[in-house]
Amino acid sequence: MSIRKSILVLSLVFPALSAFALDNTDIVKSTQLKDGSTVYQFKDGKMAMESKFGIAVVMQEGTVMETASGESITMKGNEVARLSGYIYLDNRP
Ligand SMILES: [Cu+2]
Repeated sequence: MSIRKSILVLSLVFPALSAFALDNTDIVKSTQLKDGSTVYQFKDGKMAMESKFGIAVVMQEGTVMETASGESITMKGNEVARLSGYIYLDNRP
């Protein structure tokens, strides 16, 4: 099983029930997108995507996203594992 596939499975086993706490992470900003997903920006400027179902998902770097307020953001980085880890930590019993 590839690392990426393992991460995806982990994400599906531990879906976030709501937006997770941003405390104790290096996430500096979260922005709601028009399609219901959320883009997180890390201290180093890289980003990660959370789907509307609360799982970390892959998005190609350079993809242009539309925010809920109608602005455009360009995807920088693709920090799936990083976000997936935070979502997991936030949902453990
Ligand atoms: Cu994105």
